[in-house]
Amino acid sequence: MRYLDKINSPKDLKDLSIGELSHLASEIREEIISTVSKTGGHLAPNLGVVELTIALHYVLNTPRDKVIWDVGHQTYAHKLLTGRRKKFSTLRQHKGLSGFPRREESRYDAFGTGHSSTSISAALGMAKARDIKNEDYTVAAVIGDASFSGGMAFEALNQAGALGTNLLVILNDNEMSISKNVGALSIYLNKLMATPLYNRLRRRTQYLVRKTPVIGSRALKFARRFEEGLKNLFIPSIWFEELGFRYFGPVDGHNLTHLIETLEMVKKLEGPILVHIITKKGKGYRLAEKEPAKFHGLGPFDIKLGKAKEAKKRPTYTQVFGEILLKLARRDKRIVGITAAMEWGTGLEILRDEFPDRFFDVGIAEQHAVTFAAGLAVNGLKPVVAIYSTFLQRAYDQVLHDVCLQNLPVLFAIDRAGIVEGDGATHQGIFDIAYLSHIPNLILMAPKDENELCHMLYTGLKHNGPIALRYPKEEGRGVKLDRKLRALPIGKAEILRRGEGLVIFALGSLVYPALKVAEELNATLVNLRFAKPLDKKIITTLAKEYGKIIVVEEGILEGGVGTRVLELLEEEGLNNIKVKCIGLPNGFLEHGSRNILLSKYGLTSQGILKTIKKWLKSA
Ligand SMILES: Cc1ncc(C[n+]2csc(CCOP(=O)(O)OP(=O)(O)O)c2C)c(N)n1
Repeated sequence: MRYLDKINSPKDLKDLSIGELSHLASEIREEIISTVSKTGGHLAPNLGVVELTIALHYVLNTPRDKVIWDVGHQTYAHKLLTGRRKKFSTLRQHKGLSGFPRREESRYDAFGTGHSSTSISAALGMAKARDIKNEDYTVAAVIGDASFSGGMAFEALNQAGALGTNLLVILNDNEMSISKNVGALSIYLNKLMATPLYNRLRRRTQYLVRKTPVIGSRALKFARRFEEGLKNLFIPSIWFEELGFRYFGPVDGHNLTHLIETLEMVKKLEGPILVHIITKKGKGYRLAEKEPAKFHGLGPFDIKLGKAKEAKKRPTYTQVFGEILLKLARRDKRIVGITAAMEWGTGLEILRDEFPDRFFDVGIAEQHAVTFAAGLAVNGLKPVVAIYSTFLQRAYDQVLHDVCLQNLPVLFAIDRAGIVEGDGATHQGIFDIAYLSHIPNLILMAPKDENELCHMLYTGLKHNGPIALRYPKEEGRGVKLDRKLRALPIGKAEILRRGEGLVIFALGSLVYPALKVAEELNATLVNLRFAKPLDKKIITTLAKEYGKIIVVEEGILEGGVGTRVLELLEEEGLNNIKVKCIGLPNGFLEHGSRNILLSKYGLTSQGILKTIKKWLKSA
């Protein structure tokens, strides 16, 4: 029997020796690789933190002690050790285990995450609440080096250092974001790692503290002074210490003995502590160690070959976007591409390869990405900011205040708009229509297929103001791409089919499913193209003509296109028109495949047809 099969809660770890824990680490890796090869998910980040997870649950008394995982994409070992082993095969499947920590899922998941750089803020809040309630337990945040570069992490460090409360921050440094980590902080961390003499001496100090039978205040003071002296001798400044944190590290994050000893020691110390551990992303799976970016997050794959089990049949919207942007960038030197740590995910890697000077990976810093683009636009460039719908939520104010208020020509390429496979509530791109379509000056488009996406991108780059286009995480429809691109008239819809008795207005990804329905019902179908501005003329004319209209979109209903059509009809005094809005309920959608969720929420052709038929009976 595997050690893993005997672990029903972290308590069961405490009886194991270091050798046995090390065996357990190998078993956990095997389990993760085997499961993710079937379910898809985040592989390399999880393989990198197996020893850290074991050490944390071994040393701390969870769930009384709290561990907050930044992003939470690295919690598979944590799930395996906290009573979820038997359900692990359901990872990311509909109604199965989530790929991220969720408070509803387990009392060991101290805080729900999915978006990066929140862990230190949440941990600090929990630590402060603990203090106010006179409670006593450890609160630890585990944060990767790329997430550490996100603005919120700095804001939290700033407050934590000043508050001085007991807080443990573990910086998991693998020098990787999804691709190679970027930025000055990353260079600084590298410098810290490359100071072996200081670190060796420093370890001696830590050893001294550990060996002191009772950590008496004199021994601690002495060790502290000794450390200070060392620091001043060998390193000009440890930035974390200037911010009020005590810094320990770098520690080999795959050495269980060192990890456990370090955690045992720091959990007894007062004040904010930062432990800097060094890990290898993808550790233990040769192919992932070699290509950590490829194995960061992936679909089902063949373990031996490391290749996707299902080959893509058609280029995705993301790929088409990347290719057309590159083509346009070759013609216009003013075009620059910006990503917040997602060059692969957004298809910008080919722009980076050909025009490295016109490509910017700003790190996980969506707010900065948008205002940086605003600056580029003020000085005459044409920035294209490619960000997933869910992550652009972060930059709402920057879109509104820095770009739209000044009417700057920034193009937002909103990838992963709509339902997103596997990751669940934190990653669904269902709010963007609602959170963008009321912003003055901003134009919002959604293509019905990849060919229209190309024309929309061209349109966006011709337009002299803020403009966004949203598209799903999906393969394209396999349609032919026009060689010559044309600017679409802003705010003009396209009538795709003329029918009788009923008109359906559909947006983006749902135009083709709605077309099928329109054919079945012999209804008129309009491809809205623009969520904002709406095509007032077509909408009001057809609404008057038919008296009954349907609006279909892949986004939440509240504040969506349907709502805006209703407002338009009300403005125009067309209160007698019967309207049915079809879209997503305003809630946090669970995880599952795109197909399952689209059917569940009635956004397939059959679902739309069923809703319309039912509505027609009562309308
Ligand atoms: C706000 C936000 N932007 C982007 C992402 C996408 N994302 C998920 S993990 C990740 C890289 C995280 O790198 P790091 O924190 O170093 O952890 P590692 O995966 O290397 O362990 C990114 C960019 C996100 N989750 N949240």
